[in-house]
Amino acid sequence: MSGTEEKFSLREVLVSFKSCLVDDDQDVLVEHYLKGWKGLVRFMNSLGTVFSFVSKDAVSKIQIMENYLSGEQGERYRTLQSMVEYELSSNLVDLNKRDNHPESGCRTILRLHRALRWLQLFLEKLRTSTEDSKTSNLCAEAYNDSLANYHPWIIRKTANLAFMVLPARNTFFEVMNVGTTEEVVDMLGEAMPYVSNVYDFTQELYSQHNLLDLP
Ligand code: 1PZ
Repeated sequence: MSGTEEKFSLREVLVSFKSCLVDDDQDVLVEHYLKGWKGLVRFMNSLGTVFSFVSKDAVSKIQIMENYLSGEQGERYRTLQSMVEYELSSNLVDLNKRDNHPESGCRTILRLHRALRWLQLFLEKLRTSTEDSKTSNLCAEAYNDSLANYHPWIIRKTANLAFMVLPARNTFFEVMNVGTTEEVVDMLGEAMPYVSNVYDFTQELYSQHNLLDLP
């Protein structure tokens, strides 16, 4: 029995998004953003191997960003603001089609950012759900209202199939390792605003720089 596995709780993961925001919520620390994502991936992995195609993609995007962070220009990737300024001013972003810079930090973060919207919708649905709600439906609704718009048919199909094997609401809440249903609902109410703040900041930053449709 490993102590760290035992202690894993979704609360800590969500609250870790709080530490992302700096400068009066006017910037996001990339290192902490990735830390939040790593926690989410860990949580997703604990739901079973069906989601490994999802976590593989998330992990590879986290890795791309970690390589930038530990690379020669690491300092430029310290916050989302500095990353956007650096990559745009150095022409390191493919704006219309993937070409010379297929894995820019800007497009990589955009993929995670869109997935964060799904997470927001899904957890909000879970928070306000009732005992007879089906996790698979909540998850599919959240997905179809957000991320699915950016995915080709084959991924949408695979994702919707994977949702069907999501554990029931009770089990899902147990896996979160937060406590009773009531405690889960309270925790979500308390922690989701942090995720929302990070989402809103990123959305605004990308919108200002016309980066919301990067290929
Ligand atoms: C709790 C249940 C987990 C359900 C996860 C729901 C999300 C389904 C998304 C399925 C897509 C995964 C396959 C990879 C797709 C990629 O093509 C896209 C675009 O990247 P590109 O091809 O342009 O490089 N990748 C994404 O959209 C990012 C997906 C990250 C998903 C992370 C989910 C995090 C879940 C946290 C769970 C608490």
